[in-house]
Amino acid sequence: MSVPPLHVVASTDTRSDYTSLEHLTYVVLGIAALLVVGAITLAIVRRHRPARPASDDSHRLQIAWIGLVAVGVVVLATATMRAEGRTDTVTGTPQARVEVTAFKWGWRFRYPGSTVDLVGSTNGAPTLTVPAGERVRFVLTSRDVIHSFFIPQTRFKRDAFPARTTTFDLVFSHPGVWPGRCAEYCGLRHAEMDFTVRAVPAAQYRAWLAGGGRS
Ligand SMILES: [Cu+2]
Repeated sequence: MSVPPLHVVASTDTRSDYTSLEHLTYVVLGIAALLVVGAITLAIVRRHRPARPASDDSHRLQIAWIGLVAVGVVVLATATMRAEGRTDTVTGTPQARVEVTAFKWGWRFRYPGSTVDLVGSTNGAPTLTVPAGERVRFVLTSRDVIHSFFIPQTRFKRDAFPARTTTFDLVFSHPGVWPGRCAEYCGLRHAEMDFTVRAVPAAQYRAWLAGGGRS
């Protein structure tokens, strides 16, 4: 089965957030690499010159190095926290809600306000059905150990902790079917702890929900 690329839109577009962060990291690393290689080259070129005692100039140079490193760290840390803040923002009223419970070794998807309650394990991977183009609020937890809810196509991953819930929003921009995985080693059958994500048009989703989750 060919899997079409999935674009997640609006404030939940985690891919564009992290792609721009990646590009910024390359710029900062590139500048750092140029400075280091430049300094090494200069030292090699000047290696036959007699050594000079430490002067005010060399102290100033050391302070400039430390300052540059600090600026790089602050720029990257700030950009990272901003990207995380955008991804983690849970705002507005979602059009759909799903409660996800991970367990050894499967998933339970409950749809509050309806009778739909789907459980699947390594004997038969469950399908997470969501409306395309709408905001879906997920409340994630675990029944036993730490698992991780991961949809590779969205580059979206959240750990599932026992006795704790994690809330996030996702918007699936168009209908499609994508694989989901557990991304946290959780025991012998971790590698088989899969699920399928199926995004359908909103009207079809409502009919599916009203019909008790039978597709
Ligand atoms: Cu797991």
